Amino acid sequence: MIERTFSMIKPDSVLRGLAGEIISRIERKGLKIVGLKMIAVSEEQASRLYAVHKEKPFYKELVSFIRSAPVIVIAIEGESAVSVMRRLIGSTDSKEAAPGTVRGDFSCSKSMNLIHASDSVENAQNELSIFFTEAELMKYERLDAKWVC
Ligand code: 3AN
Repeated sequence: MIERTFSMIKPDSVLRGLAGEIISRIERKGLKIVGLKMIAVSEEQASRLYAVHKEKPFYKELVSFIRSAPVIVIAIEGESAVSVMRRLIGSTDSKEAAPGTVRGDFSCSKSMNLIHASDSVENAQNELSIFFTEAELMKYERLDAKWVC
């Protein structure tokens, strides 16, 4: 089924110059980027994105990290886009993330783990609405669509 998901290239990726590499992996996989922008995350956006972690001991650190430098937010569409993106980014703890995944290839950290991607269709919808208006999501077809999925 064609799904929409949300991803965020976090400050560590931007500061390390890894954004292009990561975006390229998303494109090469055959997923369609339908929205993309560099932003400074507001306090309100951070608290909505990380609402489920509010009681966790690492919450404050999480919010200050995500607001410490620009991020790139991405809206992605494709066949099973939610699970495909989760596999492409790898496990939360980058030390455990499989080689070949973004986290497995470029990080060893649990908190500075380069990229976020929604873990369900429902969360994807909610997270997309925090960072994009419907008008910002583009409609087009990739020319290679029928060859990659
Ligand atoms: P994921 O990003 O893989 O969906 P979540 O949603 O469990 O992982 O966690 C959100 C973010 O919180 C993670 N990307 C990571 O940066 C941070 N995080 C999760 N668990 C920890 C932890 N035990 N210590 C520090 N940061 C954590």
